[in-house]
Amino acid sequence: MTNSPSTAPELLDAVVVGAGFSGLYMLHKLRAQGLSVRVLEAGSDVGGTWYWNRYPGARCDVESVDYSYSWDEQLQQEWEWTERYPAQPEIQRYLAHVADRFDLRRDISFDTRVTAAHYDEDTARWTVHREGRDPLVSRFCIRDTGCLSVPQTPRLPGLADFRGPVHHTGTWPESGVDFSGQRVGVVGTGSSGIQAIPVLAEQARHLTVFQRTPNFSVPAMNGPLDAETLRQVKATYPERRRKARASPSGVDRGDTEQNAVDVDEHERRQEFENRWGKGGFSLLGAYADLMLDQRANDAVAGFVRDKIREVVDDPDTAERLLPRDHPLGAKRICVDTGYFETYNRDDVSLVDLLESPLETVTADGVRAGGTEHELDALVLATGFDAMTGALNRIDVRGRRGQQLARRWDAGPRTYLGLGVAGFPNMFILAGPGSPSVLTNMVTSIEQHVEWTARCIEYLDTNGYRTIEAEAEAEREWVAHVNEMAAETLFPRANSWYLGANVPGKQRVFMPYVGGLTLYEQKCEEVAAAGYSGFVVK
Ligand code: N01
Repeated sequence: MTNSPSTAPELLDAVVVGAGFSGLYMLHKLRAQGLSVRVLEAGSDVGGTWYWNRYPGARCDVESVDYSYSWDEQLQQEWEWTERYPAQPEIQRYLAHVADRFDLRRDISFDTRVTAAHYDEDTARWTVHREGRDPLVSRFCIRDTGCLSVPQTPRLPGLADFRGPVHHTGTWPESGVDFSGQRVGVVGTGSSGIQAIPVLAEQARHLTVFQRTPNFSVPAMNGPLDAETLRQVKATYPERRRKARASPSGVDRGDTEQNAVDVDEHERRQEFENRWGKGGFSLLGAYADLMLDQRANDAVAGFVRDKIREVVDDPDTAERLLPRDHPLGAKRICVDTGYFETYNRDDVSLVDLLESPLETVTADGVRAGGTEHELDALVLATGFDAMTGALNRIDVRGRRGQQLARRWDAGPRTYLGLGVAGFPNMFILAGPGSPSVLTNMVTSIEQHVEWTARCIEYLDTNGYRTIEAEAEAEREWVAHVNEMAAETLFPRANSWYLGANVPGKQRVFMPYVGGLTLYEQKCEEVAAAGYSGFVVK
């Protein structure tokens, strides 16, 4: 519990936690409905995950013209993206521009960490506690805390003894880090590591990559966006956005309905080759069965492994970089610029932790497989306590004082990812049980924000005070999310989608794999039926 209030707290319509893509749009939307809203943000500026993840090479793996808001025509016409895939500073500038253009900052408290949110059944109000400040009281509590916002630091033996600086990619210093002349070690080869490694190799005197599991990565084919491309995108934005919203992945990847297993090998290779050349996630849209049929997945995985062998000069290093333990895409596929090429440099070494296990961090470096690797600095690209981390680190209590984190001991339970039984008037945006991380997050966020704002409007217009997921609807939704996942290849990887990267975390497949199109249909049906599966009072 935090400080007790010195004066009666002001009653707000909504407290929104987080000022990333989701929180900013939520604020804008609810404010337009005439509601009083306060956004609480732990960072010193807008941006959410993009505020914290400012490591060298940080860049989005969705194209900039799609990874942006669609809800204001003027905004999408006036903003000029400079590269096909936006780098972190450009996304940060974009969100700062949105905050200023729509005058959002006056309702955001920065440097404000939420510690607790408690629901009072008698008054149907939430009391939201802030570190070092008086609590706020509101009718609705909206959790826009993001899926990848709590960094996961592994308990590496001896880490505290290391004499040099240790930086996690998810909490990178705002002032940047100068690695010139240094021997740098990186632990982790997920999306963050794979983006950071080529840039760190440029900066450092020597880079040592400590890899536990090789990952699939496809080239971004990034480059500057020329004026003509931008003009064409802007001229067709409504259609582009409509297609994105109607696509299972929230972005038009040119998905086909054909199955890879029905196509002969030569034709299949040709299709993979074409999509490889386009760059990014296009490869995943090549065939409908890539995430459903192991044979189809083996075909695309084999194609990518051949690409890695082609790029990496040293055959032994190439073999160590080949992902073999999981289907392609069952862990989030990485999108890189020059990742595998980096291993052709003389000043980069790869340590395969499966062959040479990490024994300990020492004062001067890392010992793995009996070999000392001397380092001046260490970078941990070791990921996040994904999807539930940020939701559970706040002491959230619903009816009868029940704690959300306790209720989720066996994994997150939501109805549509949006509501939780026992927690009235609390909305979770882009969280577990919704498509979120398996889609273009911005498209999914827009769908959630719009649904939530409409729901609140419905409650207010019809004189309802509360909305709460029914326990039975929640049970059925959780079962449905699990059944859908079990029909795919996704559960065959030890991924953060399953919580497998956090020791002790319950293994439950958290996102909804059915895609945004089906999911939005379901949300619309629920709303049209007077919010079926929710109790409105
Ligand atoms: O984290 P990760 P991330 N010893 O969990 C290794 C999004 N994202 O920050 O696989 C040694 O994927 C771990 O090894 P293993 C995107 O959705 C997007 O890279 O567990 N190694 C793994 O290699 C992404 O999926 C963008 O064996 C250890 C790595 O650390 C998500 O964020 C950019 C270890 C963690 O990989 C998370 O990506 C960046 C240990 N004890 C991120 N513990 C773009 O938009 C962990 N590892 C492009």
